[in-house]
Amino acid sequence: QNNISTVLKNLGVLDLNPAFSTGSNWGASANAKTIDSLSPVDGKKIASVQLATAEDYEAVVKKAEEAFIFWRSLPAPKRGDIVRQFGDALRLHKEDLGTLVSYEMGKSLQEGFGEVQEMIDICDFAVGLSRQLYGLTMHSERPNHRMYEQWHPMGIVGIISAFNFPVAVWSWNTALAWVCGNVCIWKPSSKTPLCGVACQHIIATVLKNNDMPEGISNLLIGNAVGDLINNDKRIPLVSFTGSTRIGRVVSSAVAGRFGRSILELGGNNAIIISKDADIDMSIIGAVFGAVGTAGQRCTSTRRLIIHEDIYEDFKNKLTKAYGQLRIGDPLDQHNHVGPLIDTAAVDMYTHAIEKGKKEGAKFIVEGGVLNGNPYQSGFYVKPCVAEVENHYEIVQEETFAPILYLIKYKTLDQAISLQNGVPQGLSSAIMTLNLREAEQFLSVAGSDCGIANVNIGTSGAEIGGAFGGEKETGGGRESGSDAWKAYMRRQTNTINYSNTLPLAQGIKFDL
Ligand code: UN1
Repeated sequence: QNNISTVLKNLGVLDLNPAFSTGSNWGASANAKTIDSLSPVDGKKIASVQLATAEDYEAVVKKAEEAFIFWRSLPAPKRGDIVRQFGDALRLHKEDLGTLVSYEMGKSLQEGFGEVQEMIDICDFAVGLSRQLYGLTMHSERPNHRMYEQWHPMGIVGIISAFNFPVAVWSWNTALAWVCGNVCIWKPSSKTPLCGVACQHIIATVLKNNDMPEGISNLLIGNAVGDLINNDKRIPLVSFTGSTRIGRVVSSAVAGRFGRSILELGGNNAIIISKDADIDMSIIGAVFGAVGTAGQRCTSTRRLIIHEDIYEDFKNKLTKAYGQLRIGDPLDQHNHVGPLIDTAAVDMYTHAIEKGKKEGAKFIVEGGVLNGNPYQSGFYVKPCVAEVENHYEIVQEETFAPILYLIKYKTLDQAISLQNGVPQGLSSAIMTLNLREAEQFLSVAGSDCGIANVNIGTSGAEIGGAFGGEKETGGGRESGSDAWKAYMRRQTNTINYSNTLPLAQGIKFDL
């Protein structure tokens, strides 16, 4: 507890109780409503935060519009330099910010630090990118003509992020959006608002030290802000991370006004365990994937599709590994599994287990909600494992909790069709030392997911690759590779430096 108050103090979070921030300017209406941020670790209130009103929102958008006029004209490598300084500031704050993530969200301290490391990594990536926002040149079919394309920023990018990665997801979006010349408005999850306040405070200091105007990085607290962003024509791009259910609402609202969206929605990720797998490695990959972050990553492993020849043996080893899991305070580095985020998450976990049992799921590691010391918050649950069939309704859904389903297979074709046989398409993996199997899994006839791994689990993606998935996962890509293009508009330019005006396709038009 003492440690946490120091962390909050170091991050300057307690001095700020705002509903919005445009940078150094933090504010709230006199009659602002408040919400409490509770730690799932011990159920205690960390602090209250005020909720932004429609007027606050208007004021923020105005500032962002003004800032864009300035920011878009600053050379991209200069924008990159600001992002470099942001990465340096994050290095200094890694321990405090990682600890706050762990305490406010409930993930392990190691994972909290890992999340801040992802922020630092994406800053480094974005700095390099700031000198590489390349367009192509093309050969014109007309003489003495030049054709090329260039990429321009879009304007204000709205970022709506989820509780499970309360700081990293924002940075994947914002670091790229900034070097591309956009300004950002961030609505963090109302379950982890203090992480939002802490991050905004860090970037605000960097911007101030560089005499940058208000409005380049903006924060707005509260769920009401989501609708305002989604329906606002002044926001050409909305990046949303969250459930498929809400993603559908966001996507149709934004599409209805011909805005663009980047959607990172639910996953239902499976690992195929071949009879040619390295079993020890597979156990670690599967267990970390299923119970890491208490099963609350979009990339969490939800299904294991196991070859019949090794099924019983694998099941026994898995059960043994589950028996060794230590559940408890995620700030204590001896524990493997922390709490779920809140009561609603615990209810969904319990409901999924009940529904699974009704459908025929056979639990080989039983679940249950933990109580008593040290589980007083009521948010700690037992990671569990059930034998199921892929078509069960509950198996087709994403339950954001540590419930792992086992499914048996005979042939690789069958395993791949089980793996693909869900509505979601985020992450997938095969554990095999057999080259033919690995290549088939990665081929056009293999996994239909945005992420497909060999001898690595489904979670823990690096920032260098494009992150996202297909089908009900929403199709968006963030982070590495050429994901930056989604934050820019492409313009094709043709320049005629001849003395005549030849038309394309050889069309004759004489006056
Ligand atoms: C998410 O769960 O929203 O691959 C993102 C991973 C992380 C990102 C997960 N790098 O598990």
